[in-house]
Amino acid sequence: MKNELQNEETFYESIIRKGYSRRSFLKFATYMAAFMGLENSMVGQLVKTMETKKRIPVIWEHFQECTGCSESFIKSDHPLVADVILDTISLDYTDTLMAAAGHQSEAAKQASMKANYGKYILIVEGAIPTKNDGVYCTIAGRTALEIIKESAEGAAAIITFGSCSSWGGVQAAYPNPTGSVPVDAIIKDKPIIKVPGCPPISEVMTGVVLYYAMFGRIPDLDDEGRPKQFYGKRVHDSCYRRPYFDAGLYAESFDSEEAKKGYCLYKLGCRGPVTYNACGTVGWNGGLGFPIKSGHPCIGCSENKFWDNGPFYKRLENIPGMGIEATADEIGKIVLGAAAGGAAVHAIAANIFKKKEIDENREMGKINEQNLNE
Ligand code: FSX
Ligand code: SF4
Ligand code: F3S
Repeated sequence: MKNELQNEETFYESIIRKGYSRRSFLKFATYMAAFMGLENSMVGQLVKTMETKKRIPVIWEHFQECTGCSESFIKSDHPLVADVILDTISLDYTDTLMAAAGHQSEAAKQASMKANYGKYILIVEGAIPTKNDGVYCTIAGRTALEIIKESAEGAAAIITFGSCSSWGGVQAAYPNPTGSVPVDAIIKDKPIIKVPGCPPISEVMTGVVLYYAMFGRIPDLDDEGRPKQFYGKRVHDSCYRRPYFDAGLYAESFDSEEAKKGYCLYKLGCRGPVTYNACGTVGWNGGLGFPIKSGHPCIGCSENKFWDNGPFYKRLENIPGMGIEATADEIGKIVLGAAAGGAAVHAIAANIFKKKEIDENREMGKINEQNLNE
């Protein structure tokens, strides 16, 4: 819990109090701008906002979930991110991360909700069971159903972290024994920003929270309520294996030579072509990798009903919105034309280059043609 004085601090004052230099602060602002999907030209505005903006109170609820979302959030690669985010938002209640427990933590939440009525961000992790009056998830003797209604009432906006609170997640998978639903099935009168993924990428979670904390408004959302800057493109659009897809070169089994060479995982059931997420651009573990880079097809963990969308490991029958013959060059033109963020442009440009390399190798007879698209 923070003391009153610290709650009055701006982001900048908080960073300096923690012993960071102005130089590190400016570097951090540039880094965060990229996280938030902002253009370079907006870094100045971000610095100004960080210097003047007071910390924003956050209440973070946990319902039916595995806590993977919290794990992801606190495992951010950049030390300043974990440090600054957890400090610059005033995280007044999160029963997973806070030191207080039991009655103390519940009292802290009530006090913060009262003092910050209409101003706090409500973060929700986990789905809400509705069957039998919601008895399948209770905290401090109250059901999640009861708690979400109470916490949402005074919230300025709600951020749903993870596929559980965004879509219902594994709990809502057929036959959904506890009648689990996502937050927007219950709360209808508040802005809701969905940050799906099982779990979501750490940098995306922090980016969305910071965006709201900095600018006091929700980012542009797509039709399903996800921030466009992170969910505007399919995993397939920036996948580094994309040139192999376009060349019709696929791994047929996990233990094949083609799999070892890094060929496309489409025939092994990859759902990258129908999954909107930033895995190919922002990446996991500080950008080091993502499931496909580890040799596993994308299972579409950020999409609605992904547990029921399977079976996993079965080739997609068709790819809506795009013919299988579309080339990296065409995608490149679309994305570059849409003024995408730097990382996305880089990934696409690298793919176009790699596609050319494959074409050249093919002409020189270096690629086994038996693996071509059927
Ligand atoms: Fe769900 Fe978050 Fe999957 Fe787990 O808490 S999105 S089960 S990774 O962690 O809610
Ligand atoms: Fe990458 Fe999957 Fe698309 Fe292949 S199908 S390019 S592995 S996202
Ligand atoms: Fe999930 Fe697919 Fe990314 S499984 S983590 S959306 S690559």
